[in-house]
Amino acid sequence: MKEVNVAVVGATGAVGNEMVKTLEQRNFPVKNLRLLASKRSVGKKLKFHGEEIPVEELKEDSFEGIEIALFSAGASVSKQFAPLAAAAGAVVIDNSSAFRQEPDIPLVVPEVNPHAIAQYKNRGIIANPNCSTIQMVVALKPIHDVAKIKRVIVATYQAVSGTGQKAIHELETQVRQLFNFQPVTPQVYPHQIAFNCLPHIDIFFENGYTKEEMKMYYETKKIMEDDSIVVSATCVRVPVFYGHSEAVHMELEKKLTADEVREILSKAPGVVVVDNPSQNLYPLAIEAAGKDEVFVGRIREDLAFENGIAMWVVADNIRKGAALNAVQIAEILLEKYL
Ligand code: NAP
Ligand code: 12T
Repeated sequence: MKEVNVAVVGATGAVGNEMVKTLEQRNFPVKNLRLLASKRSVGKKLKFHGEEIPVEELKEDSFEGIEIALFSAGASVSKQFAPLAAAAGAVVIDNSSAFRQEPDIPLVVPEVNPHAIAQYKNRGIIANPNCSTIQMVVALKPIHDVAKIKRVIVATYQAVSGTGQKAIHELETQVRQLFNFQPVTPQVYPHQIAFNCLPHIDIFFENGYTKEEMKMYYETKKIMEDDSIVVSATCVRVPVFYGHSEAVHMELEKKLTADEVREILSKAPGVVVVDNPSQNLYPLAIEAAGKDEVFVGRIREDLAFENGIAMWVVADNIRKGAALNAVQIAEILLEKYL
């Protein structure tokens, strides 16, 4: 395959670092890799295929000669720099929430709507969805194709790595402090996260939902290309380092048995069914961490809905939820469009 110049913006972060590893592991055909972050990171180096690559400060002229730019440095950095990268001729794959709802910017999960990648031509930007939405739609789409999903009720159990390096450090620090009978002073989250559950991810909106919950509402409609699906989410931060878990309950237009859903999901791309309760087998965050697939178990007929299905969906939020999904988009872009 043709080799391309790639930039990673936010390369020193939890997601950016994983992007560099994913490009290496999947042997993405990189000609030159440019690592970009804030001024604070100048002097740092990251390893790529055995080579030490220096981190450079992100500037307006950072994108000369770049063909694909993977962004994960937050929405404000994306709003400022993604259009500049696109104007310099790069295709941007953006991990932030900055452009996800813009109608002319595709929002892509390769297992669900890979055809939408073609719309990169509109603005030179492709948006990567929110981590919680990605893993859910990978599991929902094959069911939707057969039995049409009308509504979804979901509760998430989200790892601290979704918030970035500082939050990973905060959970570690608080666990150590509590075991040493020291007081805990929350900094990243508004409350203690160690040994606790916080029903609060991202900011609150007027309607009482959080922004994270509303991302699941809007992004599911856009990726599944069906405006009729409604999602009511409660997003909860839990003291887990890597791996988001989700209790997903759905109402279908057509009845499916639990066995039929197991059969559909066992053939679905990117999905692994782990569902043998008698052997205590169901998906676990600590087992999904570091893996590429979305794991689904506890599949059963939901007693609270007519034509209802309930299930438990787990994935590595930094890999399939962010870095891997972005690199998969880059692979299709390169193979089919560049
Ligand atoms: P993180 O660990 O805090 O890393 C942030 C990265 O952004 C670091 O590399 C940081 O560089 C860089 N950065 C921050 N401000 C910058 C600036 N003004 N100019 C240049 N670089 C800057 O956070 P993370 O977890 O990797 O997340 C990064 C972003 O990715 C999030 O804000 C979010 O938009 C997105 N994200 C998306 C998902 C998803 O659901 N798909 C999941 C997680 C995150 P320094 O090290 O130099 O400070
Ligand atoms: N606040 O990409 O805190 O919109 O876990 C992803 C993860 C925003 C995003 C988190 C967040 C995003 C989080």
